[in-house]
Amino acid sequence: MAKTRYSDNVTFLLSAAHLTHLPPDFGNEVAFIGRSNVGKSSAINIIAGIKRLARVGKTPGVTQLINVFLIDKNKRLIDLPGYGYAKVPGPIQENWHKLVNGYLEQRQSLRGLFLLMDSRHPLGENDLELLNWAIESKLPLCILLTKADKLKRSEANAVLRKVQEEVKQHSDLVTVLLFSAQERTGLNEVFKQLDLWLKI
Ligand SMILES: Nc1nc2c(ncn2[C@@H]2O[C@H](COP(=O)(O)OP(=O)(O)O)[C@@H](O)[C@H]2O)c(=O)[nH]1
Ligand SMILES: [Mg+2]
Repeated sequence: MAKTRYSDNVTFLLSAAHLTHLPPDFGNEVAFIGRSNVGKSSAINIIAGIKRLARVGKTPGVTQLINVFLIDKNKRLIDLPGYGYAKVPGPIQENWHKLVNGYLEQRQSLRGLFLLMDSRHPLGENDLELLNWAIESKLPLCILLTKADKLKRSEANAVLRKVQEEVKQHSDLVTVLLFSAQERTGLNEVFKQLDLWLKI
């Protein structure tokens, strides 16, 4: 895999099933969230320039874990468990809410959130819920419209404009990018955002 400016710096630290298993809450961290299969692990791998750092395409739903990756001892990337998977039974969804809401509401070192939406069907119910929560909480947010390689350029640009329109009143907090892990679309903008949030 091609080198990136985060290459050789990102390592897997741990998977947490409970908030108490997270590393101490200091320094800066950035979290990735979105529905299962949206491309979160692929995004983290391409950022890190490591092919199999985060596991791609693993059967989602059963174990809900927060995966923590270290950039250095004060800077972390957080892979939050995916939401909205129809096959997941009720108690697991409840557990997801408890874990993810707890993380989002309590984590002092959280500087920004990448909200991933499939560019072919963005702005689902859970996406909007998270978007509104982040805006109300004044947490900076960058929406990644993933798998943009699957759309024609004109279609991708239309989706970008539609999502930008949705958040235009919150341009101080929210940015929107077309993203493809496959074609590295949007990767430089993601690095700029990460550098700002992590203070690199
Ligand atoms: N075409 C295309 N497929 C992608 C892209 N990113 C991820 N995928 C595929 O989408 C599926 C789910 O990706 P994964 O990263 O595991 O999603 P996660 O569940 O959100 O972590 C896998 O089959 C990936 O190969 C992309 O940019 N383009
Ligand atoms: Mg994943």
